[in-house]
Amino acid sequence: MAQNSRKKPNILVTGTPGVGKTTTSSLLADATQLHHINIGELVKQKNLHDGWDDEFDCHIINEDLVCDELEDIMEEGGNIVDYHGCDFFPERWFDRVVVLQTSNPVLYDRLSNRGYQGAKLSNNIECEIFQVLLEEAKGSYPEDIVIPLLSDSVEDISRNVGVLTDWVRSWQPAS
Ligand code: DAT
Repeated sequence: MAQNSRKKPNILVTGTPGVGKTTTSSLLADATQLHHINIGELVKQKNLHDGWDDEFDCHIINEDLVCDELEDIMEEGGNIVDYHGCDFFPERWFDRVVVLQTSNPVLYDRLSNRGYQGAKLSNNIECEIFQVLLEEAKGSYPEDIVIPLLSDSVEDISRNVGVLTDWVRSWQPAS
C-alpha cells in the first residue's frame, strides 16, 4: 500500500523512557480521536516477546511479532504509536515522527521517582544526553517528518498536544 493512501495519519511518539511519551500520546488521542498504541503494554498483553531481560529489567521485544500484529491497523491509519525505539517499524507507516526530549536534571528526577537506579538510570540519562532516539529517528525516516519537541513541563505537554492536534486536523490524505 502506498504511504499516503490511508484516510487518517499515523504518528510515532518516541524518545527516552520518562520523556512523556505515554502522557502526551494519551492526551493527543483524547484530542484527536486517534488510537493510542502503547507498544510496551501491547507486548505484555499479547506476549510479543522472547522472555525477560534481567540486565535491562524489561521484556525482550520480538520486533517481527510486533510489526505483524500492527500491520493491518497501521494500514488503516489513525494511530499514535508510543515506544522508546523507532528503527524497526516500516518507514511507510508514519506521517509524523515526534521525538520528545527532556533536560537531564528533569529526566533524572522523573526516572528516579519511577524507581530507576544504577545502570538502568545512567543508561537512560546517557541515551538522552547523546540524543540517541533523535539520531535513530533521523536515520530511519525522512528528515522532514521527524520533529523534536521539548517535554520538560506540563506547559510543554499542553503546547505539544496543541501543535500536534492542529497538525492532525489539517492533515489531508493524498488524492
Ligand atoms: P514515557 O512514556 O516517555 O516513559 P510518561 O508519559 O510515562 O513517559 O511520563 C513519566 C512521568 O513523568 C509521569 O509521571 C508523567 C511525568 N511527565 C512526563 N512528561 C512530563 C512533562 N512534560 N512535564 C511534567 N511531567 C511530565
